[in-house]
Formats: sequence, structure tokens, C-alpha cells
Amino acid sequence: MRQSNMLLPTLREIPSDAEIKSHQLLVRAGFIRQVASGLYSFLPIGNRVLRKVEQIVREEMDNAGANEMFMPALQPAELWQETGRWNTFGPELMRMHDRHMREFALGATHEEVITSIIRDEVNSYKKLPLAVYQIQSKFRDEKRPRFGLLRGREFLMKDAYSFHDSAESLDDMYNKMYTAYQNIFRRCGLDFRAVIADSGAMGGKDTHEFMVLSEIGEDTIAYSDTSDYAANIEMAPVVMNYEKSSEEPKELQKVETPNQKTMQEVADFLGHTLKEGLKSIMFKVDEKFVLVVTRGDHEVNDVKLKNLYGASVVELASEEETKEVMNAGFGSLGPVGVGENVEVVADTAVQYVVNVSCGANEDGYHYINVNPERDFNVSQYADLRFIMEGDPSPDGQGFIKFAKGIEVGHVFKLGKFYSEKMKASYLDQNGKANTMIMGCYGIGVSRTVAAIVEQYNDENGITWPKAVAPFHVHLLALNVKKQEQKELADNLYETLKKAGIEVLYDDRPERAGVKFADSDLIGIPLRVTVGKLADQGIVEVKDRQSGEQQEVHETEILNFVQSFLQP
Ligand code: 9G3
Repeated sequence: MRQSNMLLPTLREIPSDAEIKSHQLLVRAGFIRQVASGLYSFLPIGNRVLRKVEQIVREEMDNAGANEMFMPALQPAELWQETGRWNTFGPELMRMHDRHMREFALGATHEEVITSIIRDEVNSYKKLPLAVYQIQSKFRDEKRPRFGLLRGREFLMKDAYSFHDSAESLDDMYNKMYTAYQNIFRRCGLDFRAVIADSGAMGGKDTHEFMVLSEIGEDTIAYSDTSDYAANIEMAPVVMNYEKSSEEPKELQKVETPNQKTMQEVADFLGHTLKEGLKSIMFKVDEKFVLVVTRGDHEVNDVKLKNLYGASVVELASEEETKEVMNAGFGSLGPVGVGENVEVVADTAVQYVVNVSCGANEDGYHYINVNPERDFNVSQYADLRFIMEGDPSPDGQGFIKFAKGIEVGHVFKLGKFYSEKMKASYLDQNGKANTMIMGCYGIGVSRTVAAIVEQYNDENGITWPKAVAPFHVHLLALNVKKQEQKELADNLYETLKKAGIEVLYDDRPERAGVKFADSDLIGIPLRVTVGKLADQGIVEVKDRQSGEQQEVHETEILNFVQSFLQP
């Protein structure tokens, strides 16, 4: 491709709305442009990378035995009403109606569509297991799109779905997909971890997220410092044997704590540490008021709370709602003397505290010397807190450390959540009807492009891995006015292209400095520069990642490039 007639607008300055490296570089290097919040165009060079990642995904999906298909992005509301998801999803699900005022969802995912196809077309165990996938745009109206391609409102996803007549068959497919994902992200050159994840509202038990390690990742991974245990912090169970202090329970007392609001202020005022206080937070769990109590040094894990109740929606109660039901504000809540209209649950650690403080459910007052069972009861104790660094690893090996990650893939054992609601059943060998068992498997293809840039960049720009780079070679003719340079570069361009090498040829009438800066920014793995030594048939080659450069005679260049590109 000749740059002189290519849409490849590079920028010197950093776009003001780009907070992270990958967003800045993809915009500056002419790979993407924003159309509106969370909506991006892939310019030609960006599209080449996107299609390479897509092709790697496609090859590994085919290897895993899945068949590619393509479903409409417009989905009739009726299908989402069959599973109840038309109502459980809020404004994030983009909706529209057609000219006849019939309602549609813009596809955020395709469980309903694919299940409606399978229930119509498959009815015998002989046809199972089945795995299909597609690669297409998904629409999710994020409240706060940000970080460029990492959290957009329209993005490219590979979504796969599998159908089974037994749990073992699903396990087998799950493992095949898990392996395919490892191959995909390894081929993309990514440093990733598969972590145990939460299956969320969709039921199902096992799910794994594939996380690309990155400081700007939105997810926190809890991993063991000695074993290969790793889990999304939302999911990581706390397996800890707390010991109860031998201190004798003292007499309960109510004390004044004027204008002490936060846990730390109360602890300082009463002269104890955070862990010697109880934190009580009011939640609305599917509209029911639940007071969640944890030790002062712990944080409530709302995903664990949601899973404990199997709830659809868990959110913090507002201050006024809280005042209504507790007659006290956020800073004064506690489990002692709570009315019947509020359910109280506590994290396991609360069972082992002795003589702690807690809010008195009266503004400006706290209790001290509070002891569980004697002074308050809870409807249940459960693992309701976030795991913390230093906690024992749930697998019993080593201790937990945190890392940030970007979720690029997610594999789920769905179970019967969709097939039951949509009556996707099959006749088994005894002619008996059974509900199919499902799995689903997603990869954020456009998000993966950004994740690669997050891991492959330096102070001058992007340093693409060979397998996904937009081109293999960046050929620069430093001064196209010099006949010997233009001729040598033109010949090299033709020679390399004929050999099937993907070459971006900078034949623009620009200064050398501009060409070098753009080349470093765009980040093609190998730069071949035709300059002053052209009359001797010598060119300079430079490896973008290592920075190594050397002179090569034009007769050697094809061999050099071919051996450089060997995987
Ligand atoms: C929605 C909206 C957002 C959503 C969903 C539905 C996430 C939704 C979960 C999945 C599960 C898997 C198949 C590919 C892999 C992921 N966000 N999920 O179902 F309506 Cl607005 O998408 N689906």
C-alpha cells in the first residue's frame, strides 16, 4: 500500500479526551476516529489489525469445532420477553421500533436469537453437541463510555453458543473453548490470565474471564502468590478461619459520638482500630431493604450479596430511604435493635468479634462493647466481603495479591437458563424430551486490539506483534526527489509484494523526520529505509520492538525480511 494515496491521518498532539495510552496511540497513529461517545470508526490501517485479530479468532473457533454463522443485530422484543430480559435490562439495552411500531432490541448479545433458531431446527440427541459462533457488532448503551475501544457502545464481539444433552458434553466443549482462547490470546502476543469469574444474573456455575494484565484494567484479579489460583475479585471466596478473641464480653453502652461520620472518625474518637468496629450498609435487594454488616476493615462485595439472594438488582439505598426505615443516617447505622422491616445479614467475620462498636441507629450515638448473639441477631452469616491482599488463597496455597486486568474474553457454562424459558428441548435415545444444556463464549475483538496496544507500546508509539501488525514491513523512501532512492524503493516495494510480504510504502514527499516519527508511531515490526546509500544498493533495516538496526544489500533484503517474519 502506498501512503501517498492512503487515508492515514497521524497526529503530533495527544487528543485531550484520550486518557489511556492505547486510546491516545490508536488515535494519533491514524487507526481509529471517534464518531460519537463510545462509537469508533476503524480507519484503513486500524481495520487491517481488527481483521487480523478476527481471523485468529475464526481459525481457533473452527479448530474447536464451532461453525461460523451470522445473525441479525435487530432482534424482535418478543424473544427477549420470552426470557424476561426485556424487562430486567434497563437503558443499557438499546431499543427501537420499526415502521409498524413493532419493538426491537439492538443486539447486546444473542442468546435469545440463537436459542430460538436451535429450538426450531434441532430436536434429537443425535444432533448434539452443537457449537456455532458469529463475529459482529454488539450494542450496549454504557452509562460512561471511556478508554476508547475498551468500553464502547458499539463494538466487535465474537459470540459463540453451544448446545448439549449432558453436563459432561458441556464440560468437554467448555474445555475446548478454554484451550482455543488460550491459543487466541497467545497468538495475539498477550500476557493474560484465565480467572475464575462470577456468572452474574444468568445462572450457570463455572465461568472464566480471560484478563489481559494492565494497570488501567477495570477489573481486579485476586491471585495466589504461590499457586496458579486466580479469580475476579468479585468472585473470589474468602476462606479464612477467624479466631475469636478470649476477651470477656463487657457491658453494652451507648455513647455520644457528635459529628463523627466515617468509620475511621468513629474509631479514632472511640480510641479503637477499624477492625474493632462494625460497618453497616443499607442495600435494596430487589427492592427489599437489607442491612449488611461487616467488620470495619472489610468491604461489602455486592456481587456476593446479589448471588446470596439470587437477586436481579442490588443497589445501595439512598440516605433518605435509609433514614425512613432506620430513623438514622449512613454514619449511625448498626445491627442492634433493628426493626422487623429490615433484614440484617453479616459477613462471616462478624461472628468472631468481641466488644466492638457500631452505630446506635440514632444520629450522633454509637454502642460500644457490642457482642454478636448477645446484642444482635442476623438472619444469616455468609461470605459477603471482598477478599483482601494478604488473605489466604482460597485454594489453601499461598496468599492473595491483586493485579488489574482488561477482560477480553469470557466463557460460561450457562446451563438451562435460556433453553428452559424458550423450550429448546430434544428427544433422548428413549424418546423422552429433555431441555438442552447450553454454554456461551465471548471475545471482545475490538477491545483486544486496544489491549494489545496497552501491552505493546514505547515512548515513540505502538510496537505491534507480528501476527496482528497492520503490515509486515514499513518501507521508507527518505527523499523521493532523488532518482536512485525512488527507483530502489519502488523495486523493493514490487519485489516484497510479489513475495507476499505486506508492505506499507511511505512514498510521500515529506521530510525524513516526519517519516521516521510516523513510522515509530504506527509501529510496523520492520522498517526498511532507502536513503543516502541507495546508489550502493544498501538499505537500513530496523526492528521496531528491539530497536536493532543494520545495513542490508538490496539483493539480501527479501531473505532478511522472510527470516525476520518467521514465527
Ligand atoms: C444486555 C445488555 C448487556 C449485557 C447483556 C445483555 C452482558 C448480557 C452477558 C453476556 C453473556 C455472554 C454471549 C457471548 C459471551 C457473553 N452484558 N451480558 O447478556 F441486554 Cl444491554 O453477554 N453472551
